[in-house]
Amino acid sequence: MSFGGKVLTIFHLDNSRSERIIWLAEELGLAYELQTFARENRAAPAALLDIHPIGTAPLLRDGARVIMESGAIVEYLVNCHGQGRLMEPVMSPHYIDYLQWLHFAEGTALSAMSRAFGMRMLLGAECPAVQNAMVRQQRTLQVVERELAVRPYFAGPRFTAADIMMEYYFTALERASMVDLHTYEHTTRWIAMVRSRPAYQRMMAVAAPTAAL
Ligand SMILES: N[C@@H](CCC(=O)N[C@@H](CS)C(=O)NCC(=O)O)C(=O)O
Repeated sequence: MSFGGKVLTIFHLDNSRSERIIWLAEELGLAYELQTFARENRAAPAALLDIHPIGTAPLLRDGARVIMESGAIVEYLVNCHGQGRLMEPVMSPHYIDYLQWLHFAEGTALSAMSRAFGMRMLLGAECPAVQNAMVRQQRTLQVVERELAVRPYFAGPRFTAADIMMEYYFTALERASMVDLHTYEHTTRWIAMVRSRPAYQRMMAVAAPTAAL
């Protein structure tokens, strides 16, 4: 498939953050080729190293360039292929929230969650260091809950790419059975709302996990 004379290829690893990129491409109605890789012993297969030496997913190929890092790929797609959709421009009153949550998703929320998950697997849930890490997760969830109590979406009144970035944090928490989200009323309302979007459903139709982490 081609877009603007170029071919977008999304390199997706089963049960991973690359779901974000497929979801965004579906939201924006972009034509793309999807290449899906199965995990090997939970990790990315060596074949991803042939696409980019980082060897992780997601990766996006646009013409001659391969881009790594999900947040960068999301910003690239909305800025260069989105024609102003699903983003807040610098002069928007919602720009700071958009920018903040777009980056918080990977920079703080998911990186801390991944560390906590790894520590729990190695040290067990009773270890004090693991419990400390879980307290930090609870703090993140409380901050998110407070934000979503006063606005429908992370950047304000409109669904944006910041919601796509943040959603995978909750997907990861749920798939790792890290927390029970049911006590977070506004957060669960938001989760249900964004996952009911047709583009999310289309993403799940092609990228639903085939194996547990
Ligand atoms: N911060 C990076 C994280 C990339 C990353 O670690 N991806 C995971 C998938 S969720 C991966 O490829 N894991 C397999 C591995 O590291 O072997 C991003 O957002 O793209």
